[in-house]
Amino acid sequence: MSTLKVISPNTEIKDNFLFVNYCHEKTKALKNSQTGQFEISSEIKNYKLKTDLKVPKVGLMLVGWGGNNGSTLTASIIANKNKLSWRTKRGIQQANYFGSLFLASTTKIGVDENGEEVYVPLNSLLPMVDPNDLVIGGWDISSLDLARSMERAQVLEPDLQRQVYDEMSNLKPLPSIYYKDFIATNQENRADNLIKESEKEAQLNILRNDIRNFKESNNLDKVIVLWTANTERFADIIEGVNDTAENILNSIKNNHSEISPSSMFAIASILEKSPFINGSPQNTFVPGVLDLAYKNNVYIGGDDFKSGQTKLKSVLVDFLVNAGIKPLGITSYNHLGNNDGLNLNSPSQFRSKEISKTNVVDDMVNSNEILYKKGEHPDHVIVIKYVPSVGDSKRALDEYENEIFMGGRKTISIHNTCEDSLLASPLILDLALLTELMTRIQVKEESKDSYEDFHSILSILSYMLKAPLSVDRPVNSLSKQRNAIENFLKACIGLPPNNDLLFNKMLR
Ligand code: NAI
Ligand code: DG6
Repeated sequence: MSTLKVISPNTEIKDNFLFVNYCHEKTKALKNSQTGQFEISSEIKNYKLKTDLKVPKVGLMLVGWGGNNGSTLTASIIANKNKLSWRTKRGIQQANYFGSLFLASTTKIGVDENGEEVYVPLNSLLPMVDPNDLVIGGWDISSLDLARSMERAQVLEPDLQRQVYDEMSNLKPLPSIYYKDFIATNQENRADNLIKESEKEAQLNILRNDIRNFKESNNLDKVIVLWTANTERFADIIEGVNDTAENILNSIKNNHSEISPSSMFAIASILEKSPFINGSPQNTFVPGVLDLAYKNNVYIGGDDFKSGQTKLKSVLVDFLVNAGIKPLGITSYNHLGNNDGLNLNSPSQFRSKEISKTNVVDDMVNSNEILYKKGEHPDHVIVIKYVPSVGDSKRALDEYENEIFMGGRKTISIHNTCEDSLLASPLILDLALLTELMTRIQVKEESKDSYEDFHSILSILSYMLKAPLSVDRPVNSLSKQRNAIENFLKACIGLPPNNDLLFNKMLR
């Protein structure tokens, strides 16, 4: 039975579907060119939201399954499913899903009879897939089974590795596609598990077949495909090659060299009607892929997991700018020693990461014309160094140079040490769970006859992503991104959006 029962004339359950009336209020602020005044008005549109309450059986196929993220996530799900505990130098540790928005965070749903705030787990608003029920599979250019991949990753405690080893050793990544030119040359000796076909069209068919087989053989209702493979260089956008759905499909037929592996996976996934998420920074979603997703009505999301340093940045800069303090310079340095760091040691792969890490303060800077003139931007420098000895335990050092009252300066320095894959793995789950839920929700304008899906670009995934793919300007501020998720889920069950007015606390 669901934890919540919303008592409202605006909600109705019929045939296991939840129907809700949703009134969307937009405040318009139009500048009168003569007076210079903003004229503020309210625009109201009524919608109906429809949610399928039946939780399907879902498969998650990871591209780069044998990597640090892929192996850590897989072992962690096995550990959670079996309620494992293991010895560490700090004592006995139980499996958990800390770091997952849906599995380890809560939302306020109201107040009780004493006026005390009531919080519930975020995943209790609507029925969501239990991660322990996810069927995990995927591809890797490296042939190691998942047990040996986990060992290679050096992320999880040995006593935990020992307990999941046998189950993990039965899991073997499917052969993948490898185009040397897209990831660092230092990855070459890992590439021993490759699809034999050399023509892109044949490769695409194999990937599509892999998705279909995985779905059928595991008796799944849905499959989600997620790229957690190496960061690629950016692909060139070439007119006639990858600029439209038709052109990119033709380019695959013609074996064009500028179609990246990640775009190939995205296309295979879209053609199989499986949502595709990109967890790395490269431009997998070239215009042709965006067009293909839109035309096929398949959900896509990306780019690049927002796990640590950047997540903090999207909180800190939001705080500073909203406090009327002007960040003048942000210097973000990090070093790490895992395979991701090795790959990023190569300039064109680093460049992809640099772009996604740099753009994350744009919306906050653009929101305050008192602090920043149009076009003005803080200095923002990103440095990543590969230091093998620290392994997956990334060190991130950030310095924020800020201007305060009367020309004064405030310098904030942050040092963060953390296993990167333990931050990224719960994000992969959040991305998969929210994407799956979105496939069960439809919308219609009140006056229209039929329900339809949302835009194929899932901007609601922004919270988990550094460079969020968005229909228009992306939102980077972490609190806005979280609100978007909470408020949307609340709208789907007939609750009003979060309201932090604290009005009751102001009354006598
Ligand atoms: P990793 O290097 O350990 O794993 C990547 C895996 O992808 C490797 O096993 C590699 O063999 C495989 N691979 C490379 N090309 C492939 C292809 N064409 N097809 C199939 N497999 C392929 O890296 P890790 O740490 O797991 O990170 C994965 C990605 O996630 C990287 O691009 C990284 O930049 C990105 N990322 C990681 C974050 C984190 O906190 N760990 C945060 C943000 C992004
Ligand atoms: C070095 O920066 C490695 C990267 O893959 C990052 O660890 C990853 O992009 C996470 O970045 P952040 O900024 O969210 O911690």
